[in-house]
Amino acid sequence: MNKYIETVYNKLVEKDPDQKVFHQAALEVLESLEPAIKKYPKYQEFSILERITEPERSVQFRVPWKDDKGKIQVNRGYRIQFNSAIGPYKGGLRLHPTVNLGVLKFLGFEQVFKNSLTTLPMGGAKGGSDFDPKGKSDAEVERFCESFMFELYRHIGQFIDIPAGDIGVGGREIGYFYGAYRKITNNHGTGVLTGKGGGWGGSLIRPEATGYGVVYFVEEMLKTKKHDIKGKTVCISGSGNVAQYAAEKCIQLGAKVVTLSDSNGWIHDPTGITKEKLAWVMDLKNNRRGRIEEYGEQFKVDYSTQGSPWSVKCDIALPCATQNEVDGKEAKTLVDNGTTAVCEGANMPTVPEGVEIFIENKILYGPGKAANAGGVSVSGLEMAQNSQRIFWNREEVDAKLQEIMKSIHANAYKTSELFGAKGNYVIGANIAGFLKVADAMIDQGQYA
Ligand code: NDP
Ligand code: 2IT
Repeated sequence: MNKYIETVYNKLVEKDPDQKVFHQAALEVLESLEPAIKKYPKYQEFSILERITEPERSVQFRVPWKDDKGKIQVNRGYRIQFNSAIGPYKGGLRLHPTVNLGVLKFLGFEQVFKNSLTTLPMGGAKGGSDFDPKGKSDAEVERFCESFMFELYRHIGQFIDIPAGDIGVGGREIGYFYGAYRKITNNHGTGVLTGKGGGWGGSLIRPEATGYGVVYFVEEMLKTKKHDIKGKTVCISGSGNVAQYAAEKCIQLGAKVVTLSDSNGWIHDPTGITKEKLAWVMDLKNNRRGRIEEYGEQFKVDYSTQGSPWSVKCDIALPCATQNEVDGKEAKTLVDNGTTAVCEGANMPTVPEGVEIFIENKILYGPGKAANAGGVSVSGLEMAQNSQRIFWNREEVDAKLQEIMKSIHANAYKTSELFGAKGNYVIGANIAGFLKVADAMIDQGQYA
């Protein structure tokens, strides 16, 4: 490894030894930047790597809320404002018991490069809480969200920081956050959050955007090999927002989706998940808030709590659940089974060993920060509509999303070629995302 990169990496491990997933995300990016660091000495001269791996601001706060029994519970809330060189901080809020500073630093760091790739002017951030929405009543979720906003409101704004959804945060939670924000500030600042409801400032296609975008990215990757998605068998993990709409787009384009999962287990439907079955899943997950196990019972297919969808033979794999959900062994199984494309709906779902296996075997591998950028891109389009006080129709937003995913693919591909690693989307996406942010930081002087 290049000495400068090694020194920066060792220092961040030394400073925060417990933040393992952040180290993982940082190392992946830093290693892939080596050709750019070598080519342009200015990045070392201006201490860009030291600066870009340190969040501009991290806020941590207490979130007390009353449960249905009247007992006060306490969770920890965070907002990591990682980098605002190219635009206001932008990124989701995650509600999950595993959330901590290290997890949000990894997500905020990834977001910086992802948002840079979108072509839109957005910096990177992430936030959330170790609150677990599972098993909570609507009223408890509402009280939690309101309490969370009592602190968060002072750190956000349409020109400052614009949160959105992530794991455990969908339309319901954004509604509660926005209602609380409006009440506290007496300000109908629609531009302050994205993923809003269609009747109060939300953009059409935002719920679909991440999942659709992943599939648009797969199509672009397949095109480079003169293939397309029609008739292909697809394994998907997760059954939340990203997984649902990735499955919907695959089905629309004539592919066969055969798996879905949640944190308890996974289903294998060898005949393919139809449009009707997917509608049933959406009702199960978004309204009844049930478990994917019920799909097995409903449609008489295998449900397992052992192993993962990655053991099923498929042409295309779309990990859409969470970080580190594809390990080295599973990556090898996918390769051995003849999988031609792996495209990440989730953030950092593949462990480093798995990424290496995909790249060594020359599989089409679309890393999350390029492949799942459709969600934040349509968030950016929601902000644009809010600023102009207008709404675009579905076709307009979908066309812009497709255009953005094509441009992200083209930029990552072209950059990989330029830096001597043609077709390696990790190098291409990381360097392309980096150059724009790093140059903006240099232009803006020592405090950026
Ligand atoms: P949801 O909360 O809607 O769904 C998450 C899904 O992943 C659920 O099926 C959940 O199962 C499963 N899951 C979560 N944690 C784990 C875990 N530790 N182990 C196994 N399964 C797990 O979230 P999203 O669909 O929005 O997010 C999925 C991924 O996509 C995340 O990595 C997120 O960061 C990323 N992403 C999301 C975007 C968005 O716009 N929403 C944009 C870009 C990336 P269960 O219900 O059992 O918890
Ligand atoms: O990881 C992500 O890109 C998101 N969760 C979406 C962020 C956003 O601001 O829409």
